[in-house]
Amino acid sequence: MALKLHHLNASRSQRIVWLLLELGVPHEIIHHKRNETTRLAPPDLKKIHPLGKSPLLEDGSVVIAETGAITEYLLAKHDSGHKLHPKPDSPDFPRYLEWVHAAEGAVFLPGLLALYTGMAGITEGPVAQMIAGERDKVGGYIEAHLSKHPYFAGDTFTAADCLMGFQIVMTDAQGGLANRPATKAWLEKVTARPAYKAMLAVGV
Ligand SMILES: N[C@@H](CCC(=O)N[C@@H](CS)C(=O)NCC(=O)O)C(=O)O
Repeated sequence: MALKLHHLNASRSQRIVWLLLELGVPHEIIHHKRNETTRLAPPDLKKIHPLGKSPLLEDGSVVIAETGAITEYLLAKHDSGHKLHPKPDSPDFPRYLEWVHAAEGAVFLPGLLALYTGMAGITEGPVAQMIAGERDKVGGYIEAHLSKHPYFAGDTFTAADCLMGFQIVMTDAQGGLANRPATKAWLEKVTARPAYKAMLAVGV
């Protein structure tokens, strides 16, 4: 039975669509649409998983949430040749793991806080400054890393690049890569990949 990915429009779930296409694993995408006013997922997603968020992966009777967990699950089951993740004894493995999880942690959180505080009209003052400082720190760390390595895990493209892509695309759309040439060059390189372009055709 093919894997089923519950995908929400304009969401982080794009990362898993991209990863599935890079892996070449047969899958079905079930599209869900955000509420136009609240931007929340439709209530029927809660019938699949209590959190009602996307991405959600179904594999037969298994339902799994959380982008990092879905990524590790897919790679454990469908990347035995380690095309998209380094072997545990590779020197690239710790760095790979850090970026896979930073994508939803240290990298994503300041962007999300900026979105929420912006919606609440908090655009200046100590909280806004703290969030801007965190975003700048994270952006500087990414830039320094990509100045030394062609991809997040080192010399080759991995799932860590798929996971980091969403936040970097959003940062670029907000003009945040103006002084980040290495990050911009990485973005141009990975978004030229056929699987990324195929993701745009189905995953937006
Ligand atoms: N930590 C989760 C976050 C999932 C998440 O919050 N997804 C958003 C889409 S970007 C969502 O479903 N939002 C709609 C809602 O919360 O109703 C992950 O890594 O997958």
